[in-house]
Amino acid sequence: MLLRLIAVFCLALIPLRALHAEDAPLRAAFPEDDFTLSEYRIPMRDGVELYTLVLTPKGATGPLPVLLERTPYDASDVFGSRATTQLAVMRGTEFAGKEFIYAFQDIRGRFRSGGEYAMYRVPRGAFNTSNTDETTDAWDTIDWLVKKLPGNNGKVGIWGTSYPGWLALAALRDPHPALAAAIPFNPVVDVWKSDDWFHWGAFRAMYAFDYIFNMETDNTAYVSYPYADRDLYTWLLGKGSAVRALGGLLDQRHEMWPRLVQNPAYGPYWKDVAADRWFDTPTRVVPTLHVHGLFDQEDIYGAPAAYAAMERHDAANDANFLAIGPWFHGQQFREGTALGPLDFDEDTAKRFREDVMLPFLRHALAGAPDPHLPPVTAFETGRNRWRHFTAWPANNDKTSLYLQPAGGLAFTAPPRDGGFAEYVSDPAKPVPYVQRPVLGVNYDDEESIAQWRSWLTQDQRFVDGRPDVATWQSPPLSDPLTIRGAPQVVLNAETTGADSDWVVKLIDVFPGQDPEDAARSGMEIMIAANIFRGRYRESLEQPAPIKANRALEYRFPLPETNHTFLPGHRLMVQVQSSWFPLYDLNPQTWVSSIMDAPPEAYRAARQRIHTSAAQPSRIELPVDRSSP
Ligand code: PG9
Repeated sequence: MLLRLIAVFCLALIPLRALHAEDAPLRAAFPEDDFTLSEYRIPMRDGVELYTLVLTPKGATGPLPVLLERTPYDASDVFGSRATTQLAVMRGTEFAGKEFIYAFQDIRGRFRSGGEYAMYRVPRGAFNTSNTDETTDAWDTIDWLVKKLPGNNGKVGIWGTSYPGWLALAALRDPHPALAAAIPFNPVVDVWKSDDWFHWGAFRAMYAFDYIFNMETDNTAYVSYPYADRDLYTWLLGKGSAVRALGGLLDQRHEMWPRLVQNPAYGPYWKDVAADRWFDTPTRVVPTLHVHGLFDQEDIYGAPAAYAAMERHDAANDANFLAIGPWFHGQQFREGTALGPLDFDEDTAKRFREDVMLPFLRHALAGAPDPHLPPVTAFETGRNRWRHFTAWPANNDKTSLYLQPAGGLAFTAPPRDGGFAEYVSDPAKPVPYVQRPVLGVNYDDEESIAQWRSWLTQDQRFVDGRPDVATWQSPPLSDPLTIRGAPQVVLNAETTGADSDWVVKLIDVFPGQDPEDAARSGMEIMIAANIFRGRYRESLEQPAPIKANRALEYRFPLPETNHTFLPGHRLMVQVQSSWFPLYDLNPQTWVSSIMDAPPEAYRAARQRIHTSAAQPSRIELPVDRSSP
């Protein structure tokens, strides 16, 4: 029976790519289905029709709310590779129960929808003078669903991960009256500060190229670039700037690339796209659960930023929620017991889905009793326990951890003659961001995606001993040290160059002899790390040359933490000036835009990190002394 089913199912799919939705159903209906499949082309206010696939559970005793996902990633992929008649099996961990109707929509210009595609379509305004954007498309979609979709109860929730998370936030910008809940998971929020394209001005050229090629070569299919080398460090090294190395491999189809190249600084374009800037005067606060991964390798800025932007309008503190897990990008829908070498003692993702996500949705959309969720639910790494808070950050105290002479690290200010640490940063020999071979971001390649998902938890001993990685380390801790929030870097650094990148990593060093697990002995795990492009020291909007051979102060935040350094562990800080090939190389001489820097601009530079009383370098840690 099942074999026949699979055969019929696959046959029904064969013409999938060739036909338009109105020509043939996506899938034949089977008597055993516990859902009905409907396909619609929902008209937007400008007449463009968006393909929307709807799965309605059979046997409902009354109207049901709609859970909507708007996506650039092919709505019909909702079936995945499972030939099944069971909604719960098809949706797996993304199944919220039979009390919801599930709707999936291709956004404008993607897969089965009409209209022109524009990646991260900028909201109406200076850069979009049309009368539509992702906010209006969401509004029109929700309006159509509640008025026309059979069996709905007049309430719609919108959810989505990453880009679809950004699309969920776009719906909240001008929420339709029927929009009653939102869950942006790992949303893209500010693509210049630390989501996707840039981290504080350093350009993720390789990652952007790979994604844009994959997404925009064909708007009805994914296309992977055929790299000549398995190790992308080898493939990209020596090819030069983003424009010279990668731009020539793209064409007019890849419309996002020129927008990146033309906007290297934090200009008005990126500010219009930044979702945490959309909620200064919200018309209302829709019950929203923001979901963040502490080890999110793609959008580590988004969820806490969007939560903060909305929190100031949640006067009763009962509508704006934040969940923080020890997860890579999207891991809340996967197995959550471990990540890389870290073990969390339970399936944290399952716990989140059952104890937080589902109660939130059922109360907001399906009339279930109020679960009285705490405003913030956060997993604390190190001690592996869930913590609950009334707001985030949970703690605003800052305690300075000072870089000391001779590679020390302490909470006391450095001596007057503390001097500096020195290294040479050479663009011809950049520091790899992960142990080679660097396998890139290929979701069709298990080895590549396994490395991509876990690189933030990779043991940093692979760069120990490199002359271009400066290291400071504390003695073993005698007591636990808990930090909650975003550490703030204050670096006193100098360079012989006219520009420089500064990578700072806050690391938990495991005991040299871990009695519980020999494999973890001496591990150096990044708890928070980021990169800052020095040309933006004085202004994120207007880059300026760095004055050579002068100790200058650089201030930037590291990503959010919720971590306890256990007794016997050490604190470590590593500083370096490249993180390749994830980030493009800084030529370290002055050019108007690094995007098209000529080969001769790339020169080695001698870097100094100052550690004296007069010119201290430190990380302001959000130490929580209240935690038992
Ligand atoms: N974080 C994913 C992504 C977006 C843009 C570039 C690269 C990756 C995503 O939004 O799905």
